[in-house]
Amino acid sequence: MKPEVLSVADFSGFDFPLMESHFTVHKLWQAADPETLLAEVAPRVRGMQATGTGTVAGTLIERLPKLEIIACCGVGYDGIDVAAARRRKIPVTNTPDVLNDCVADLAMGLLIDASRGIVRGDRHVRAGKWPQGEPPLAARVSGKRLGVVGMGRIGRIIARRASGFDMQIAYHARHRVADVPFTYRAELVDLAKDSDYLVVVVPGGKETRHLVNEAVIRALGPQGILVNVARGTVVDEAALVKCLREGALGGAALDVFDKEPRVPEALWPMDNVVLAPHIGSATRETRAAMCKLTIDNLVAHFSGKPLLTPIG
Ligand code: 8YV
Repeated sequence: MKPEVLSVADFSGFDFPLMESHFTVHKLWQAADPETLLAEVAPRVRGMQATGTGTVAGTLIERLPKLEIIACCGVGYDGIDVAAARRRKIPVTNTPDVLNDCVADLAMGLLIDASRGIVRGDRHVRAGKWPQGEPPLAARVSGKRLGVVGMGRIGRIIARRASGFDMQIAYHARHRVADVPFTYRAELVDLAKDSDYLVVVVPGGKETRHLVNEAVIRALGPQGILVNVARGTVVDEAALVKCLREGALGGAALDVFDKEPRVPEALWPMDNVVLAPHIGSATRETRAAMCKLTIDNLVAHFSGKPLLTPIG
């Protein structure tokens, strides 16, 4: 008998055939009536598969008396009620490291795009405007000052990528990081003041909610560019819109938003803003690696082996 696993969310590239080769999978996100499905399977469900952007409420965990493990297919698990899982001693796993390179690549791509106007230029060409004139001048990237908000696994790789562009790199984190050569700023607002680009790459959740507030955005200034590849909740989105409208911030490149998949419509017409639909990990290679690690964690649990990547 295969263990029964509840899948609470789907995303492009999730390898359900692989998961179904090990488990009986109940797809809550596909059910016409999720309540009916839950009522039927809840007493038997032993595992759960979630995603980085989905929500796992404590009330759902409570409804699954036999739940033994929650495997999150994503490095971020801020949508999961980890406290509720801990109360039941249910381990939670995530997918660190396998997505570092792709998220860092996207951060650099967004930074360059917001600065050099690649997508803006593309719109110019497609609208047939080139014969009437060139788009406005852009800003140089190489040699500029980069502020990284969060010097964790992905932050380090972004800094390494940026070193290749001869950028001067500083960072803000809760604590100084011992083994990186970059300048540490204990106050985020000071980092913003001294940066041309601020790249946000801290975990989401209550602790970092609106860490990038209006004062930080204003400190980045009218020539500054904000790049967010972390979570929409980390940036005060209303303040961001306000500062962009006023010209108090030079531009923004955003892969994440407060209420995905909804993106504030005020941002849509802004030519100095690049908008991406949360694609940091969305490559075939990375999504395959994330799925494999998620499933490997579930398989390890149900064969009595140590979990590969339990959260701390
Ligand atoms: C999502 C992410 O997991 O890893 C994370 O934390 O935000 C993404 O990789 C993915 O988009 C599916 O929700």
